[in-house]
Amino acid sequence: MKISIKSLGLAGAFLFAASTHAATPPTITCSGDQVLECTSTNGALGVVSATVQDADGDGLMVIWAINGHAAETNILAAGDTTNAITLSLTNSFAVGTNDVSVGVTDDGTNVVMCSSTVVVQDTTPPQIRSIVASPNVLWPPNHKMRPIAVVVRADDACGPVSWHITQITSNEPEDGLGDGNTSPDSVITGPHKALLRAERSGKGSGRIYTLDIEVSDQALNTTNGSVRVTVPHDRGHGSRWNDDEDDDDHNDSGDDRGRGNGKGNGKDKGKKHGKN
Ligand SMILES: [Ca+2]
Ligand SMILES: [Ca+2]
Ligand SMILES: [Ca+2]
Repeated sequence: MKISIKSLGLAGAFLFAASTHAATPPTITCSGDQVLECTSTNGALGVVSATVQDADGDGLMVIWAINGHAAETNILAAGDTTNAITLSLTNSFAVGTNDVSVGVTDDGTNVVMCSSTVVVQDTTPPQIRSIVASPNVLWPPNHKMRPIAVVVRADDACGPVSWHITQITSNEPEDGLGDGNTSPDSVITGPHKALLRAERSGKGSGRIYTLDIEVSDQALNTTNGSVRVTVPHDRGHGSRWNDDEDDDDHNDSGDDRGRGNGKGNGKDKGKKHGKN
């Protein structure tokens, strides 16, 4: 039992008693248990109701408590209470299980109670707004490990999120032909950072590293995303090596790959650059 008139220390209940006759205790019925989805950092707004009645038509005091803490008191005038009266309490309930106890008395000592639970849960995964890797193009392909910083913007209806890099994959083998026999080519060095090797196969169409990201909310719902870092086959971004200053922002590796293929495979960039 979560509350009693005594524990709430309501002297008012005893004053209240002086004006009533209390032959028959009142009755009370609470609304049923509820499960709500978390909608804000405060949990969820919920409504609990209780129906009270007194056969004698006594004045009633109705005391609400949430998780053992007094929340609200209602006074009902004598006379009306021979009919069932439904009262409600609207409250912002925190994530988890909340106990709502409602006590009614007609004289300060007759206390009749009911209770219900409001469970607030978070079953909705976070939303990813953007994932940015810096840099997202590695040039020149000198086989050196380059630090990469990843920034994720994500949010969740219920509260804060956290995120980390879960794995890094590449469209080329670690030790393929023509890439310099180095490994490993990727290392996750922290939740938000990694080292990637600036190399690609001279016979390929450019290397694409894919960094997989997992974003979690406080309830451990997760959303996954990824971001690419490319090592183009045959150009530096805006560099003197660039042979056709055509296109994109270098982040969408599909374009890089397409161009690489079109451009005559198997040419080793290193040589070409050396020539220029
Ligand atoms: Ca009564
Ligand atoms: Ca959530
Ligand atoms: Ca390698």
